[in-house]
Amino acid sequence: MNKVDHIGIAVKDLEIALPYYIDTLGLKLLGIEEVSSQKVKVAFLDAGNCKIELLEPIGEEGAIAKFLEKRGEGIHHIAFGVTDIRTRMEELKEKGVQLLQEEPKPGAGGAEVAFLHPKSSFGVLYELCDKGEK
Ligand code: CMX
Repeated sequence: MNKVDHIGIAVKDLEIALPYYIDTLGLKLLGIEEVSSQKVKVAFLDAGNCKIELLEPIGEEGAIAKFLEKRGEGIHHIAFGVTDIRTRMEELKEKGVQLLQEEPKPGAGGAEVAFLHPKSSFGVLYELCDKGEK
């Protein structure tokens, strides 16, 4: 884990949330994309040494739709930038961390991602995010 790549924040509607981040807080919008594998539409904002990822659910299923229903809008996950994600996953598994999948999944920006269960991470959902950078 060499850095925090981004902080994921669940929102009901990007169109409503974005003006707050761009106009009120003054963050620069880096891009918007749909990540169909995760059933979300995301917007990335530049927050200096880290990014903010706003996540709007696509449809009524999926992790973000469920999170909003149960807990409302707010911080959803923290993503560590990693290299060689499969090795990192193996190392964590050997240390007893519960991973949410066996194989990395496609994430935003062409990254490979994997999640650590909040139950084995003191109530925090962590993401490993590998952008193929060395
Ligand atoms: N942070 C901390 N705790 C969380 C959480 C979160 N984001 N989401 C759920 N939990 C907790 C719940 O509060 C619940 O705790 P209790 O049992 O004490 O009530 C427990 O985890 C189980 O939660 P649940 O609502 O029953 O939800 P599920 O088990 O169906 O799913 C999780 C939870 C984390 C396994 C699921 O959301 C998941 O697989 N997440 C990984 C994928 C993901 O989040 N994708 C969206 C982001 C995509 C992107 O960044 O592109």
